[in-house]
Amino acid sequence: MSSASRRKVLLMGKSGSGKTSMRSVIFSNYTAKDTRRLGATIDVEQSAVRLLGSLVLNLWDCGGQDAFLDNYLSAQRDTVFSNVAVLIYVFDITSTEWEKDLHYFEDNVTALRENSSEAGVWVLINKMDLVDKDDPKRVKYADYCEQVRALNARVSADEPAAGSLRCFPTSIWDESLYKAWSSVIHTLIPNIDLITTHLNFMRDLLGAAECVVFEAETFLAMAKSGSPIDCDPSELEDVEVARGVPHLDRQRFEKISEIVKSFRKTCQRTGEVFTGFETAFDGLCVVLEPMSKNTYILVVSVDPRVREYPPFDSSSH
Ligand SMILES: Nc1nc2c(ncn2[C@@H]2O[C@H](COP(=O)(O)OP(=O)(O)OP(=O)(O)O)[C@@H](O)[C@H]2O)c(=O)[nH]1
Ligand SMILES: [Mg+2]
Repeated sequence: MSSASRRKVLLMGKSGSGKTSMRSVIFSNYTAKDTRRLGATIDVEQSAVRLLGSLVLNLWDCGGQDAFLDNYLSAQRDTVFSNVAVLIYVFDITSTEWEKDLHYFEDNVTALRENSSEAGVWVLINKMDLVDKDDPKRVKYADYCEQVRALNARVSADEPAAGSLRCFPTSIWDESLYKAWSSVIHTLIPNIDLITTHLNFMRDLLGAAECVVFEAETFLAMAKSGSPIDCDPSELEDVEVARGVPHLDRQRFEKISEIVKSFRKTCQRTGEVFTGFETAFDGLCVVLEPMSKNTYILVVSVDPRVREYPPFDSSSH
């Protein structure tokens, strides 16, 4: 395998913010409940995750206890922060030490910019399930994001090639986790533009509303026809708008990721093998099938001539 397809991903943030939980839910088939028995990570746990057969993520899950954090910033500084493609920094929204958390974030981004100036930074503000009821408009989240962005802009001001920063609200208890991680992986796929072009071609050939590729193991959405995977509805391209995509649920991909993964777990328990599904409802026909060894494809058709085949015959059941 060429080294070009190996990408180093740093997973950092304070102890208990949920780094290992996320990694275990996305890459090791843990349920959210399973993560309760995880212990604190000691130093750095490295793992290699192969996606799409040819992309290898070198995940560095960096234990977040104070002594480890200080070590990453001093003795291990060059080792930890060099050759990084993406830094995923996890905050705990329930933390009572926000100023201190922000200070650590600043130190980490400073070290990152010194060693891997072009790395992208994904800030995941985690455990949103614990505050959403008290703060339905997510005022606290918006405020934290603003502070993180301002800080990053200040630290990266002298670095014209600095990678961008993106913020996501997450919880391991819902599909928001899949949205954030899909967005990370999407930017790491080397030939993403070519894949998107092929998906557009396929969509138009089938007269479909959209075609989406999911990675077979994690079930993260990798690419979709039309506009970028997490674009704003105002940026959707003409064909998507004409075929009604703006009316589909904006969380649809991550919901599918979550549902299929838990359904597949249930299948494993009962000794069944999940191969895909087909369904038709509300003028839509949806097919999810394996496309290659490493991917599944989802085709959503709004063409009234496309129906499930063979048609469902209720009299024979
Ligand atoms: N309610 C809630 N609990 C979470 C969430 N994410 C993680 N947790 C819990 O938080 C605890 C700590 O999670 P870990 O993943 O071990 O934290 P960590 O960031 O890896 O901690 P260190 O390894 O010490 O750096 C576990 O009991 C998880 O179940 C979340 O989104 N919501
Ligand atoms: Mg951990």
